Amino acid sequence: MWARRAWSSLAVAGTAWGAGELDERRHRVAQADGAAAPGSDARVFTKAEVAEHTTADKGIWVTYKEGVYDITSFIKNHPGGQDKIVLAAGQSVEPFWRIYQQHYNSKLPLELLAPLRVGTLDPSEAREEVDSSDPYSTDPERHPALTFHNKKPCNAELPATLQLQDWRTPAPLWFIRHHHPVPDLDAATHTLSLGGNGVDEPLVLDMDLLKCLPKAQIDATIQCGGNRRSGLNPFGKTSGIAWGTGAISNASWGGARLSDLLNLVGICSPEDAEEHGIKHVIFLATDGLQASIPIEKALNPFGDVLVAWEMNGEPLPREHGFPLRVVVPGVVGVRNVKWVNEIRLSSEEAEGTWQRGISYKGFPPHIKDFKNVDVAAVQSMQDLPVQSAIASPLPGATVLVDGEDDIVTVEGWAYSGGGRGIVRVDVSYDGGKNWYVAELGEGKDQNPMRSWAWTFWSIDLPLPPDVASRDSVEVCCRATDATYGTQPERPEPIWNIRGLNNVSWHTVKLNLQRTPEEDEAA
Ligand code: HEM
Ligand SMILES: Nc1nc2c(c(=O)[nH]1)N[C@H]1C(S)=C(S)[C@@H](COP(=O)(O)O)O[C@H]1N2
Ligand SMILES: [Mo]
Repeated sequence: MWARRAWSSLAVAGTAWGAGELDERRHRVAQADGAAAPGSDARVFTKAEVAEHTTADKGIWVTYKEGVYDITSFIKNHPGGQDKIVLAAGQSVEPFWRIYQQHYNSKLPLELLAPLRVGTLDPSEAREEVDSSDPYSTDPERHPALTFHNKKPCNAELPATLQLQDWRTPAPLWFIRHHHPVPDLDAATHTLSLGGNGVDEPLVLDMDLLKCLPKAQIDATIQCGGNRRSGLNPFGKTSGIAWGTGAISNASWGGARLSDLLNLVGICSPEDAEEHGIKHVIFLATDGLQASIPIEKALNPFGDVLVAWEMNGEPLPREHGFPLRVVVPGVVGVRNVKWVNEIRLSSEEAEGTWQRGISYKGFPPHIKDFKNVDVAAVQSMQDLPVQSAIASPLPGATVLVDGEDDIVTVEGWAYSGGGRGIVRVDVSYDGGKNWYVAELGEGKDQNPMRSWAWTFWSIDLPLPPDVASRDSVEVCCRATDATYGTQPERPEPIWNIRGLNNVSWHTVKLNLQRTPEEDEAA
């Protein structure tokens, strides 16, 4: 299956896992009868002590229930891949296993763990005190696999290791981009008010009424405008979170079409909009954020803008807007307003920094501060440009080579705004002198005019002939979308002070290592 290929690149050192090896281990474990080594649960550790064990030299430890395990020797044999299992280093495997339930479908994972037990978690450890005066004290618990940039407000990305695991990102792993504490709203009392130009009396809908509208189901990726910002920082400091490639995720969304809602209040056509001077649709949220989109996108039934109450078939989680968020497919993250309680039709864009201010505007590279800059004259971001990234191998991974027909399996995702489908992804090992065309995977069959979700890709990339005499290689990718527009090569020429839209070729440096002779003989 496509999504499972991430660990199968046998060229990457250490991830090789033969079926025979697994059987042998099963056998050995059966002999040990799943029992822990004698006395191995007698030592007691605090969570903080376990958390220090995240490197091979100290030993990589995890916990399961009250047990503490040293998994250092098992890591390279993990059927789900080395990169994934180390995400749990120093902490409990349970949040990971709740997502990857394979671990509960057989006894094998626990049987493998049993002989690795080194102790027991300290049962007397006090639970962390909750400071109820902290406005963030009611934020939801978050999955430890996320890469956290901040906790208050929470900003966290989907790590590259997990980007390709599921085409529809599981909700607990979805990237998080908040500007405030997470509202705690009650679906039973929550309402959405629809008013502004052309509407005499605002229409107020509760959740039950909203759900009477025809329900649409749309696969849509959301990407923050700052995704890959960290790639611009070497060329000048930018302001904002230094995102890697993970300020992006994909889900299936269920909800009412915004165009249907507009029709309800009598705005059905371009003429209606013009008559009432409606140019923008503003979304306001209970946390104080507001943003707007042009009426052209909002009214277009093919634009698929949703007022959504479902994510991957479940009610929205609090983190992602419960009970109601706007999903504006193809458009920069910030317009996808969570916890929305008001929609306002207007001749003007939304007020505030996220729309009219500097937050999501692209300035030319020579602008290094905002003195003498006419911010209002610069257009705010809407549709996103074409983007792609390599998710596997990770930067710095080691590839075994022997100089004869060496390949490395490279996998990633590509996405473009405006519903533009991905027509091609090219991958190169020499900075673009030679390109190889990747195979498109999940997402490739979307309507090319309404491709709201990302497309996965994969390639067995040949390595250059001189690979055996080098110690590294840089692999890069670029995607082409339905306009035949493609990504720029370098980040410098598109550097901008807010660090937005870094869509330069994504490059990953890999280390090369000669295959040891004895391995070749085996
Ligand atoms: C530390 C203890 C762990 C043990 C002993 C363990 C063991 C295993 C075993 C035995 C399988 C094969 C399951 C089967 O299909 O029968 C498996 C698969 C898998 N594991 Fe783990 N695992 C551990 C931790 C993790 C963690 C922390 C992750 C985090 C993401 C993870 C992700 C996966 C995935 C995605 C697969 C499925 C691979 C595929 O089918 O393509 N595992 N693991
Ligand atoms: N109400 C509200 N909506 C919001 C935000 C916010 O802070 N508050 N953040 C925005 C930004 S900048 C992005 S990138 C996306 C992130 O959505 P996610 O947290 O569900 O990934 O939500 C947007 N909608
Ligand atoms: Mo964002």
